[in-house]
Amino acid sequence: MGKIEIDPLRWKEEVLKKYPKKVAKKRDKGILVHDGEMPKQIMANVRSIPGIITARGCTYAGCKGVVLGPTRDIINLVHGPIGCSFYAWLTRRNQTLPPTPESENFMNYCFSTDMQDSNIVFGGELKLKQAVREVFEIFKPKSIGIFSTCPVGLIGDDVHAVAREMKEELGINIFGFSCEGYKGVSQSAGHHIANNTLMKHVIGRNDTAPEGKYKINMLGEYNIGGDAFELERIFEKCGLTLVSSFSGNSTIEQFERAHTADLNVIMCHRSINYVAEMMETKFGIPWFKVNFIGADASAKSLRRIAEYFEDAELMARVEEVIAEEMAIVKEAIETVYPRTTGKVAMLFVGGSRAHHYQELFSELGMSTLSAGYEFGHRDDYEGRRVIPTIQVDADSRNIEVLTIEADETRYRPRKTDEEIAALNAKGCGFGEYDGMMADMAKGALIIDDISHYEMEKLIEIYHPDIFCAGIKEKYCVQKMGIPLKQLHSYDYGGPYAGFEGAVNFYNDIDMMINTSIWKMIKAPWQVEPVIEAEYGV
Ligand code: ICS
Repeated sequence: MGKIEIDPLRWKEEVLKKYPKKVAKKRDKGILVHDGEMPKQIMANVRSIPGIITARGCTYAGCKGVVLGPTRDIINLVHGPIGCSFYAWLTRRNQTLPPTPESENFMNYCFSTDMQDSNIVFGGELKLKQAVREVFEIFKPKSIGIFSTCPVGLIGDDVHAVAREMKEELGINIFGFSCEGYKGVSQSAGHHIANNTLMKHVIGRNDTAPEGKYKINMLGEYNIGGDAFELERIFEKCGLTLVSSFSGNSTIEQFERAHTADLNVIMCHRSINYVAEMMETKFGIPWFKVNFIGADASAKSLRRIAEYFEDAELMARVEEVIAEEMAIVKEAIETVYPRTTGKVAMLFVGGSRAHHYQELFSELGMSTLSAGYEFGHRDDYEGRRVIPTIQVDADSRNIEVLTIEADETRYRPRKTDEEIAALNAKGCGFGEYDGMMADMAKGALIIDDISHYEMEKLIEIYHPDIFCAGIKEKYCVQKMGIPLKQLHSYDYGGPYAGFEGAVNFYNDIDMMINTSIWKMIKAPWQVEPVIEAEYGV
């Protein structure tokens, strides 16, 4: 198991051979065999090829489900057919913890206008207004977000006009999102739309800063399986004040006062970099990337934050916390390591986990033979510094790039450019190639927007010890005799972030790859004759 049987270059050649010429030409640019050198270029964030089975989701998923979904006190009203709402109903396992049982929490509900044929023919705005009034009457929320699904854009309902009118009528903050599913090539466009709307309608509305000496925002952490709870525990222990989290375990009030923080740290850069950039321009808050997936990575990230504040007291506290937490981590890894070392993983997840989780696997002594994003952009692969501007790419063609200017009265640069450069030189901040590729080994296969066919061929040829992807892939892969760990929802597990999370992950992976059940399953090609067809040219 786990033995590389064919050269990855040959694997690529064989896979491309099965595609029609035009398709092969396009896929050729999205599949890369790493030669261990940087920089490298890959084609990413482009349209999936029609007919190919992709693992991607839609723009509505990225906006409603991903960025806004984890905030408990905004009512997320979906304007569209009921299915769009139903399938986005807590399936991401983003958790929340209201401070008291009476506190507002609408996350367990599923709000939809339930569009029907007649709304498609005659327009759905009236129904939307009625739904907004109804939801206000029943729940009395502070805020309502209206999310557009595909038909809304096709028939031309103006959700923004409805939001403005209803805001006036009801006196609460109501905002709309033009996040129709087809708007971009993937979820990624939805992130951008969500970021823009948060900036326009929410961030900066409340100037009261929470108490605290070291105030940070945690961006791009969504509390899947309770990850944010673990990070909150660590921050508190270190004496860091979390002003807001975008958006795991968050409230709208946290968003409104996010600009009072001293520093933005970014966990998932892909989904929230726009907010970080815009807050830096408008309020002078610097940002850098962190990674709390992996115990070593968590320690490194904490040190990075402490370095930023350049405060001896904080640095000492952070070191104490790391020492204490690492003792438990070390004990756990020592038990598991002999059973996991040398095994092989493959990771295909959205836009940052396929990179971040490689850290946890390397702590287990496991190597990543192949990885890729569903919808990452080139900077997620190649590194931020290599492609420093927001790319004009397939996403941005349809999506407004907001013009943000410094807010003179509230702009307070937390550090000068020179100070930031000095910190970066110390390794605090981000390195030159901070994308996935620089962390991968020579010979690794990096595959963007992997197709189902390519996935099957990876498994057939390399039979990894574990495959990481999502629910759509899970049972196909397991029927091939390979355990699949869902890195979107964590199956039923988690948290996996921080120190306690790392221990959970070690134990779960050990259990999955070392159970003997997988040896009893034969993949179809091992037992059944296969008929193969060839495409004509
Ligand atoms: Fe970011 Mo699934 Fe995050 Fe990432 Fe994003 Fe999604 Fe999930 Fe996945 C996400 S925001 S929902 S880290 S929490 S859209 S697991 S890019 S695809 S890898």
